[in-house]
Amino acid sequence: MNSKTISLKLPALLLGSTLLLTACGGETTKGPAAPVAPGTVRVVADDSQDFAQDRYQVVAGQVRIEYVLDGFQVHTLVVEGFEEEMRLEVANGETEVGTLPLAAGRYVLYCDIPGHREAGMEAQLLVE
Ligand SMILES: [Cu+2]
Repeated sequence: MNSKTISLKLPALLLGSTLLLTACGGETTKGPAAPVAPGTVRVVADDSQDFAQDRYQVVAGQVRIEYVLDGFQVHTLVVEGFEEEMRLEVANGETEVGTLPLAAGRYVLYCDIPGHREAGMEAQLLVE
């Protein structure tokens, strides 16, 4: 007759679980756009033929526009009424930057590729 006694010795591990709460003293900036320098507005587009936001805001003056494409299709960005002054064109994940002197007011950004503005590539730009 075989009698096996298996003895398992479990070392009593005292796991001191230390919960480290990091004091967060950072300031949370809530705004419509990703934090960029004043005077700069970052517009992100993708291949769903839409801008990431319907409204953008920037400080009046020499406005710097960063046009970021999160996609592959060719898209453009122009400001209504200023089509001759600035036209940004991106494809394949590119970023293009342009500047435009803008006084305070409301402007409209759009993509001038045929059909894109109608599909949703239009946004308001509030300059103040
Ligand atoms: Cu487009």
